[in-house]
Amino acid sequence: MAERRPRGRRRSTRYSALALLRHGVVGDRWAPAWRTHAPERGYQVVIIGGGVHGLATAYYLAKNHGITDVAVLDKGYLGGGGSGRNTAILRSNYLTPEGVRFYDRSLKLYETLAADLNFNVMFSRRGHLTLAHNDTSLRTMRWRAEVNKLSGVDSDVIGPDEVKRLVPAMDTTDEARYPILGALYHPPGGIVRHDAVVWGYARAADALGVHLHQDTEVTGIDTSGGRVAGVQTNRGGISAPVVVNCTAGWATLVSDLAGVRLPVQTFPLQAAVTEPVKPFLSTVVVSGTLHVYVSQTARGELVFGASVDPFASYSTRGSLEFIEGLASHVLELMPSLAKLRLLRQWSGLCDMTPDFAPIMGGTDVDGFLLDVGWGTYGFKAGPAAGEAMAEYVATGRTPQIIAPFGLDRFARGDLVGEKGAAAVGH
Ligand code: PYC
Repeated sequence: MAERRPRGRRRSTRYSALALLRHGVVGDRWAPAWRTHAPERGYQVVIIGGGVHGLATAYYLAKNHGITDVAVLDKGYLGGGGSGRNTAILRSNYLTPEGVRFYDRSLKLYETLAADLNFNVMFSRRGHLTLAHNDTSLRTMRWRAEVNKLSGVDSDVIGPDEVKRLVPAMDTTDEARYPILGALYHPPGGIVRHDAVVWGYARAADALGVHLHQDTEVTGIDTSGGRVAGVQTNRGGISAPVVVNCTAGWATLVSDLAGVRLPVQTFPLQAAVTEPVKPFLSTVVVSGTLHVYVSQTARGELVFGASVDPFASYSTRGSLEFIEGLASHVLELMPSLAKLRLLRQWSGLCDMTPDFAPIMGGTDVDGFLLDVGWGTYGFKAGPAAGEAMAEYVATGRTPQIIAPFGLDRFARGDLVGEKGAAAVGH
């Protein structure tokens, strides 16, 4: 795709140690990390959704392809949807070769993201353990380990003694109600600071000339002769030959505006965080059988999550049932956590597809593109999805890495069954 007009770049903001000290002492205002603009009448590319996927797509369009006549629209604030409601776990130990390849690319981009964006995203390689409490899950762990290794991804099945060595707080005795038979151990897995990722991409995209529009809700998508022509928003119409749906939670509603039906149902996913305690948990721990995952942040809090709620809904409220189930399951694994106090709980929206794999690429409406349907895997996928979607927009060709994830796979019956790689049962 040819560049229409170059956009104004901004001088990059670097803070010296002296400037940081001055801010601390004098307490003057920080320069905003990105600019605000009135929306223009038209852009070369409009991206709907200002989370990690939308911002990464905008950033890689500008950085890798020199396309800067780009607007990112969000109906709320940047990173206020799924990107601010996840548990920030990174891994690439998936079940299908297509999934492993894709998430491995994302993990690699995360590993160097701080240097790439000149913004500390607090990536922390921790190792990722998926516990097996019965023969069936042990078999699935072995299967995943072999698929991972064939794609060059470091994963292996380990026994209870090794689990105990990695997580001394874990009850690995035979007396446990759900004894641990083994685990899939994935050393490259880790965590990242989710809001820093959003702010880093936003700041870098802005510096390259992308326009970021918060509080800008898309109320309609204009099409003409089978092509997308632009969007209607609460701040007026914007014309664009390319519109990318990068929303989570609202993917079906936004696609409906263009007349594109998605095989997606939306479910809430709840999570919670405890008070901070001394570091004692250096790996990410997941138990599919007990429907729980836990990691410890750099600040010392334990972050927990579970399965999606058992009914489709757009509600983002927390429930007592979730907290009761979570607490009892976590204590089966690590009884010493009984004294910890929960500080907060929240929930995000997950757009679940029938095969637990995402939808990326074009639609029957020319120029209307999708990066949606991420279910419970969206945050870890942001960088690779953004990179691939930017390439798709710039070249008009589907990058190999996302070719298996097209919307047309549902009509062809060519699904990418990724349910077996879900952190917990759904
Ligand atoms: O797939 O790793 C995962 C995950 C963690 C939280 C939700 N999904």
